[in-house]
Amino acid sequence: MDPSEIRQRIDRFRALVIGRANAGKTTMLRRVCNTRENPDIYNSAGEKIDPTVLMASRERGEHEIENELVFRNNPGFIFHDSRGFEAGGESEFDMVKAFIARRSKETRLKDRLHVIWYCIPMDQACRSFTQGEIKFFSQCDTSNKSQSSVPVIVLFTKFDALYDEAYGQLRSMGKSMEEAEELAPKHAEESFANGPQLRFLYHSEKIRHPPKCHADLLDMDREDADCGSLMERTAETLDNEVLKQLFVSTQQTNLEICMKYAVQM
Ligand SMILES: Nc1nc2c(ncn2[C@@H]2O[C@H](COP(=O)(O)OP(=O)(O)OP(=O)(O)O)[C@@H](O)[C@H]2O)c(=O)[nH]1
Ligand SMILES: [Mg+2]
Repeated sequence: MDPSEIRQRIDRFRALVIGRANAGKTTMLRRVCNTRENPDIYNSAGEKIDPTVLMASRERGEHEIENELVFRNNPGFIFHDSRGFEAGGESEFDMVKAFIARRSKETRLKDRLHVIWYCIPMDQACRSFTQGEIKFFSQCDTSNKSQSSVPVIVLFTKFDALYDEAYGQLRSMGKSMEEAEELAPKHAEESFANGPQLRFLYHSEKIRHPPKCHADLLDMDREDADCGSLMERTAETLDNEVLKQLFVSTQQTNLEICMKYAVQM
C-alpha cells in the first residue's frame, strides 16, 4: 500500500513528548520535522490557537497537554507536549496519566497515542533523575490490556554536554587537545553506558515501569544534527505493522529507515 494512502486512512502519527522545562523538547521536534519554524497549535476541538494567547497562559504556568502541535513542514506527526511534574505537581501528574490512559484506549488508531518520548537532559550539573521522572517510571503503566501498549522511549537530550565533560577529563589526564577531541565521544558514551543513570532506569526496584529503550540525542540545536537513532528506536518499538508503516511514511526524508522497514502490505 502506498504510504500516502495509509496516511489518509488512519491519519497521523501521534507522539507525546514529556520533559522538564528547557529539556530540549521543542528543539528535538523541530529536528524530527526538519524545520526552524514553530508548530501550529490546535485545541482538542481542532481550533487553531493564537500563539500570543498561548504564550500568556504558559507564562501563568499552564501547559495544555490536550493541545495538538503540528509542524507545517511535516504534517504526518501530531505532538502533545508536557513539561512533566516536578515536586508537588500532583494534579499535573494525574492529568498526564489520565491523558495516556484515555488516548491508549481510543478505538480508532488515528486518535490513539502511538509513542511517548520522555526527554531527560544531560546538561545539568546534577544528572540524577528528578522526583517527577522517578514518579513517572514507577507509577505510570502505559500498557493497556485491551489494545497495544504505548511504548515509552527515553531520550537523553543535550548529550553533547557529556562530550564536553569527557573532553575536560581527558585533558586533565594529559591528552593533547586533538587527542581529547577525538577520544571524547567514545569516552563519554562508555562512561554513560556504565554509569548510574541507565543502571537506575533499567534495574532499580523503584522503577516498576522502565522504558522500552533509550536514545542519546546531541546537538539538536544544530540544523545538521542527526536524529536517526530516535527514528530507529521508535520504528523498532512499534508492534503493529500498520502503525509501523504510518511512522515510516512520516520519514520520507530518512531513506535508511524507509528502506529498512519497507514491508510489502
Ligand atoms: N547543547 C545543546 N543544547 C540544546 C540541545 N537541544 C536543545 N538545546 C538548547 O536548550 C534550550 C531549550 O530548548 P527547548 O527546545 O526550548 O526546550 P523545551 O524542553 O522545549 O523547553 P520548554 O518548552 O520551556 O519546556 C535551547 O536554548 C536550545 O537551543 C542539544 O542537543 N544540545
Ligand atoms: Mg518547548
